Amino acid sequence: MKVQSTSKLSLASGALTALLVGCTGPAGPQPTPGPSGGPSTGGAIASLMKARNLSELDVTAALKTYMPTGQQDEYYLFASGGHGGNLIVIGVPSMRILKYIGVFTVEPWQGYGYGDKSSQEVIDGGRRDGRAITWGDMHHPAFSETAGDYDGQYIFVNDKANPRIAVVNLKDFTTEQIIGTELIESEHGGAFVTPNTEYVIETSQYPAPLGGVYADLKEYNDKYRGAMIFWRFDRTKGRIIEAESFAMELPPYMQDLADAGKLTSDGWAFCNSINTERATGGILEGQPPLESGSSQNDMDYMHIINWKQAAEVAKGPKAKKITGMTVIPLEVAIEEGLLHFVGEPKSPHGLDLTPDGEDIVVGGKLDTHATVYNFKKMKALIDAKKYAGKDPYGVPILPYEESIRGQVEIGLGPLHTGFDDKGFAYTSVFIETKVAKWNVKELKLVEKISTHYNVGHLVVAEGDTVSPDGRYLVAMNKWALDRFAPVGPLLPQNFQLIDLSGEHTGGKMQLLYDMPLPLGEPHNAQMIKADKLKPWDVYKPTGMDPVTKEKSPFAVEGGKERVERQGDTVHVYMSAIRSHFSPDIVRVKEGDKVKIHLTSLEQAHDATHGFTISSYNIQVSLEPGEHSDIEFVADKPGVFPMYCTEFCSALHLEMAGYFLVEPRKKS
Ligand code: CUK
Ligand code: CUA
Repeated sequence: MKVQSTSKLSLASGALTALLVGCTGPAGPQPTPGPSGGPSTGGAIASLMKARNLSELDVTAALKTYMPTGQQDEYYLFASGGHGGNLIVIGVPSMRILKYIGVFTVEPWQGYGYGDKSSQEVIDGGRRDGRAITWGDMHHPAFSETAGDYDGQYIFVNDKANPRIAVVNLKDFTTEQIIGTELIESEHGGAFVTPNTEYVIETSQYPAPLGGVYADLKEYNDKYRGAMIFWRFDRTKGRIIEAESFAMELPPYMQDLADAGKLTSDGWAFCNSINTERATGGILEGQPPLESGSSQNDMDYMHIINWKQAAEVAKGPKAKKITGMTVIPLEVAIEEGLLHFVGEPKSPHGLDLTPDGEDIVVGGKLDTHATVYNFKKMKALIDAKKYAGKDPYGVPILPYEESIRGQVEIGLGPLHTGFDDKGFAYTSVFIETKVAKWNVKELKLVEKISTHYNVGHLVVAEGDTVSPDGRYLVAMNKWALDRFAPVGPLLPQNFQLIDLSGEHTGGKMQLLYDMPLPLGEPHNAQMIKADKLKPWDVYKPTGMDPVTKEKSPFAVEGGKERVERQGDTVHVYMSAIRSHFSPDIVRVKEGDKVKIHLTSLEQAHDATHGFTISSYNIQVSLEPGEHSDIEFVADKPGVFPMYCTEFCSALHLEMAGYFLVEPRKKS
C-alpha cells in the first residue's frame, strides 16, 4: 500500500500567506486576537514549521480545520457506530466528537437503559420474538427530508444484524423508537427515506423464509425470499406506524443497498442485488463457498420498484399479512407492474441517485466502472413493456444497454458515490484505496486522491439531497494501519476529511485531517449544515419525558416532593436541583417495589445531574427540566448511597443521600 504524504502535493503559490492574512480564505469569523494582542507573526510560524517538519500544505490543512476556542463547526456529521450500536456526532471541519447517542446499545452516560423506564421501553421495542437484543450492527443513518432536502428534524438508522430501524429526534438527540419485524432475518438496504419522509426503506439482505419459519436450504429457490419494507413515518407523532407500513416480497437474491427516487424519479425506489445465482455456500457439503458460488453469472439485477403504486396495492385485497406485516406477494408485484429488474455488472454495492433524481450510479465492487442508469430511459422501457427477458420468478428484465447513460472508468473497486453542488460526483474506490472525482454530465474522471486505507463509504456535505453543498468530504476508511500510534491488533477506523473547495490548492482536492474512530465500524455517515439543527437547551415544560416529549404525569413540582406507600409499592416523588435531591433519604422494606419519579427542576442549559443507587445497576442522566421514572424491586437489604453522577456544582459531592432497605424479619 502506497503511503502518500500530503507534503508531496503541490500547493498553489502564496496559499499559506493568503490563509494567514485571511484575504482569500473561506468566509468566517476573523481570528480573535490572543493575549498578546494579535495573531502570531510569520517568523514564529516558520520556526514551528521547521521544528515539526511541516510543509506549507500541512499548515494550510491545519488552518482549515483548526477551531479557536468558542468557535463552532459549520457542519454536523452523524456517523453510524457500527457494531457499537450507537450514533456518533462529529463537528466538521474540526472533527471534534460532540456526542454519542445510545440507540441499539445501552449507554450509561445518557442513562440509556440503566433503570430509566422510558429509554428501557424504547430498547424493548427492538426485542425480537420477545428476546432482548442488546446491540445492533448500525450501517446507514438517514436524515428526515422535506422535498428531498434535509429538514433537520429526525435521523433514522438501521440494524443489519437484527433487522430494525430506530428513530432519533434531533431536538434533543434522543432515540425515541426502535421498531423491527420478524418478516425478515437480516437487512442492509436501510435506512433510506423517501423525499418527504413518507416512508423509511429497509431491505433484507440474506434471504430466509419470510416470517421466521423453518425451511431447509434445499428449498432455497422456493421458500426463501427477500423483501423491501416501507416503514410509514408519521411526522406529527414522530413515530413509525407498523399498521400503515408494508413490504414487497422479492426473489431470494441478496438485496443490497437501496435508495429512494427524487424529483424526476420520485415515487420509485431502487436496490442492488448480489448472488442472483442463489448460491447458498456449503463448504463441507460439497458446494462451493458462497463467494465463488455467487460469482458465476455476468450480471446481477437492480430492482426498480414503484413504491407509490405499491402503497395503493398494499391497501387492497391482494396484500397478505405475515407476522403482522402487510406484504405484497411477489406474483402480485409482477402482475401489478410494481417490480422490474435491469442487469448490473457483477457484484454491485453502492447505489446513489444524482441530485436531480435522473441518474442512478451503481458501483461495481469487482469492476473498474461506475455504471450510470438513466431513470427516464428505464421508465420509457417500462411503459413500452420492452423487456430483454424474465428472471426465473417472472420478473421482467429491462434491456441493459438501453437503460444506461454510460459508464465511467473509475479504478478498481468502486463502491459508493456522493455529489457536490458543481456537477461532480465522488466515488470511493475500495481496492485502489482512493476517492475519484468525476464529471456527472460528461462521465469523465477528473482527479483521484489517496485514502488511508480501503475507503468504504464516503459522505459529501448534504451530498445525497436535491441540493448538495459540496465543500467537505469525509472518507470512511476500513483500515488505519500506520496512521496512528499502534494499539494492538484491533485498530480504529480512520475518517479522513477532504476539502473539495480547491481553495489554496489550485482546484485540487486536499486531505485535511485524519480522525481515529474507535467505536465499532461506522459504515456510513450523513453531513448536515449546522444551522439546520435547532436543538433545545432545556426540557420545557419542566418534567418532560424525553421519549414522549410531553410533561410526565409523574412530574414532580418543587415543594411537592413526597413518599407514598401503596401496599408493597413505594412511590418516591423526588426533585433534583443544585445541589440536592429531595427527598435525600428513602426508606423501604426488603421486597418492596420502588418507583422513583425524578424531575430536574433546573432551567439552565448544561445544568445536568445524574442519579445512581449503589449496587442496583441504576444510572440516570437528568438534563435540565427532564423527568425520569426508575422502577425496580428492592430485593437486596442494606444501606445504599445514592448520589449525583455529574459534577454539577461546587457542592456536587454533597449531592447525595441514602437509600435504606430494611430486611424483612424471617418468620
Ligand atoms: S456498507 Cu454496509 S457493508 Cu458499503 Cu453501506 Cu459497509
Ligand atoms: Cu448534581 Cu452533581
